[in-house]
Amino acid sequence: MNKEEIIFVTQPSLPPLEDFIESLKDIWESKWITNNGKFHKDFEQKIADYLGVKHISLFSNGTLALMTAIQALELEGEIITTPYSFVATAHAIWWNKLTPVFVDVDPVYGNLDPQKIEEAITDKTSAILPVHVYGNPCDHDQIKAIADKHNLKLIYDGAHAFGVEENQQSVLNYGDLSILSFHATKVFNTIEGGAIISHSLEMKQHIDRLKNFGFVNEVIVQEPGINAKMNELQAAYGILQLKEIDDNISQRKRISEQYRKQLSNILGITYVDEKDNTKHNYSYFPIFIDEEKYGMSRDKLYEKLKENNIFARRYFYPLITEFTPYSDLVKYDLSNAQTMANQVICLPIYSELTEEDINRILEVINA
Ligand code: T4K
Repeated sequence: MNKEEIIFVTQPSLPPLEDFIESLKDIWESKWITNNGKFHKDFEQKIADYLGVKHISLFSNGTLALMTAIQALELEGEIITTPYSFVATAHAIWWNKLTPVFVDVDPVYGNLDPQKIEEAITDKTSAILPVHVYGNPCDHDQIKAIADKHNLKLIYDGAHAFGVEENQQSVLNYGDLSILSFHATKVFNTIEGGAIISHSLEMKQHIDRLKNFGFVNEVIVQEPGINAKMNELQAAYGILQLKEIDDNISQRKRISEQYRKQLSNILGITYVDEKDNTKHNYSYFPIFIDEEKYGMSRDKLYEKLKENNIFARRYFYPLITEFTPYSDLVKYDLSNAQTMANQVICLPIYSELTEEDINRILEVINA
């Protein structure tokens, strides 16, 4: 056992270098390196087929995808969302000059609690923006019923939900729009990257214009778009990644099962159970530390792991509402989110994590 070797919370899966070089040769020859090239078109079709979604628009990253999704629905006023997420969820609302209204999460999965949404709806509310945290699906039926009742739009931040299905249906088909992130730290990566899933060709074309400055053609700009296009290198890399993704997810499943088995008897440590009828992607492995029962605080364990060169992460601590731009916006009780943020540690999970690595991590937790 080499205590010196660093174990990170994640490591990206990379496609075989020889294969990527072949794609690069093709790109070099064509000199077409961005703006809806051949690899982009091919990747868009292949990823839609893989995910089981009808329309997908590729983006340079997930944050720009989320910002553009809000633009595409022409939202105004307030958007109800969760404080228990990566800060980009709220930033996308802020950059659209709208106000995020933070509502508490359920205490088990950490997803927006449908029971808490209605009290936060005002005459300024235009949408609900839940996050499938750690890839665990939100309670879509209940959230959709509320959105429909109050005539609100529904955008899912599915940054963690690549490949996740409920009852054999991609969760990315939920809502008016869903977004994905293909950042290096995600289950599926294109180095940086993202996407919007939409439900009509008309909406896809609208989104595709928005990510390309609003151009309809060489002489017509219909709306003030942005530049959020995915380039040909990312798309070529993404096509190769699709070949590896099933294997990658099954490796993660193996790791997740090992953690579950080994952690189940440790007093004061809990983890999230898998949901019924759900195909998971094992994107994160969060554990929650009850200081009293475990006999050590979450932060102490986090530091202890670090001392052993194990760089776990506290996703999502601090809560978004603890960051300066949002700290004045707290209106509702967020105690479930606060408890989770105070107790969580995401353990390392990625396809190349070895049995030996897992044992090293568990040894520190058990000590
Ligand atoms: N919505 C949600 C719910 C999200 O979680 C995110 C992003 C977004 C929206 C926005 O999507 P993007 O615009 O990012 O596409 C990371 C990611 O940067 C971010 O994508 C992600 N969520 C968030 C949860 O985590 P950091 O600051 O923790 O990443 P970093 O650089 O510390 O990396 C973590 C570990 O991963 C490193 O310690 C080592 C390893 N790593 C990282 C990189 C970048 C590698 O081994 N190789 C690498 O290239 O934010």
